[in-house]
Amino acid sequence: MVTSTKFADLLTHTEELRARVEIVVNSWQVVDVHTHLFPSEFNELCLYGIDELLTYHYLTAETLRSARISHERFWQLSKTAQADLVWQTLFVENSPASEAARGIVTVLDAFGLDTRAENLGEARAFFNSRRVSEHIDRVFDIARVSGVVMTNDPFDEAESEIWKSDVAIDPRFKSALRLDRLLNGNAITGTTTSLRQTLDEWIARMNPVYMGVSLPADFKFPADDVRDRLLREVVLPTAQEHGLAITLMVGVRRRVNPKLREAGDGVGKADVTAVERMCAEYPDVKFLATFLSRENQHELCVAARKFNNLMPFGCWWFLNNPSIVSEITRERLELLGTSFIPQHSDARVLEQLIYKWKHARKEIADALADSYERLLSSGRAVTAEEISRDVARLFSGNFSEICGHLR
Ligand code: RAT
Ligand code: ZN
Repeated sequence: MVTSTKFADLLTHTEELRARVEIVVNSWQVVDVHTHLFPSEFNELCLYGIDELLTYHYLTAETLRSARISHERFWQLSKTAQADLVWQTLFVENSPASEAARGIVTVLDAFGLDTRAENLGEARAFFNSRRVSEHIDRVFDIARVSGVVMTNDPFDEAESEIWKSDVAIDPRFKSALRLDRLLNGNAITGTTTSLRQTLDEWIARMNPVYMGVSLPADFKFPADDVRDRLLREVVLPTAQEHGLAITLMVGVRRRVNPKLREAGDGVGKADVTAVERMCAEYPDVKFLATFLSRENQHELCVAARKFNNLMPFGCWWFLNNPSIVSEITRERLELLGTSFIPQHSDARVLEQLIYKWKHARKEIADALADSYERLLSSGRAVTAEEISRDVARLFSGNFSEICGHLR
């Protein structure tokens, strides 16, 4: 007979086990490791409210498939008129079945707003009545997000002005030094020394948690190109010197349809061995990596099994749909245990945190509960404390370990 408290804590009934996993996953505070959000100190870069939500590029692409309007005419409309058209097209004339459209429903519902409204009057009045700082608190609270990592481009004028003004930034917003303009041929010139100096200055100013870059599907490493040189002579030595991790987001094909503007990027299958080679050549640098193509996910898990300086994270952009999040999370659990970061939101508009995390938590909880259930049928039950320990690792522990110095 089992008498000790330790054994009494074991969750041996599947219903009880699943209920506990759901409670922990749904209530645990998460660190969102990649977003495009800004705090209110960044003025007009801090996006929130129904018009911003509806003109999200995921939704404009969907609208332009169904609305009878040319791309050119759509972009001439004001933001309010664009939002009205998105609402009319995707929510009034059609059922909002896509993931990005359902997200709007989740957000409206979280604030008790009419999800079947004929127009945006009520929603606009509600969001306009919110005071930004209180609204940010409320959204973080509903989404149970303890902190978000921004995407900070030192080569963007509007943004760099604000950094240079030395304004105190809401500590829940961590910075990340984005290097796309440097590494993707966007005419940032200078000698190795001057570029390293520029990065050193920005690191001192921003105190980033990592340096990050998105890379095309044909990214190669090693390669006989300028990006390879910049990586080897500027970025990787800077990472080594400052003990900063590097975030690689691989597989985007920029401007596949320029008429869609920001919504015009596509996906391509990339070569995971490029990231493997970087991990092998720079064992003292830590890398976070996400790939945009579904086809690359298994190879990324295998690469992470080989290199413990490689941390897979998130189900990025076109992968952030329940069916694919479920598949990828299960694959990662099976190949990596709990040594990965299951999701990031990529939110651009504040309230997106609510839906992105609510939807992700559901898939993560199901995948985790299934894996504990399989363990149980193999002969090992888990305790509530062990579930909390595992979720803590997935939702923040793995990230703070790799990025160390979270402010
Ligand atoms: O998911 C997105 O919003 C994309 O437009 C990109 O911003 C991507 O996440 C990136 O960081 O490049
Ligand atoms: Zn992003």
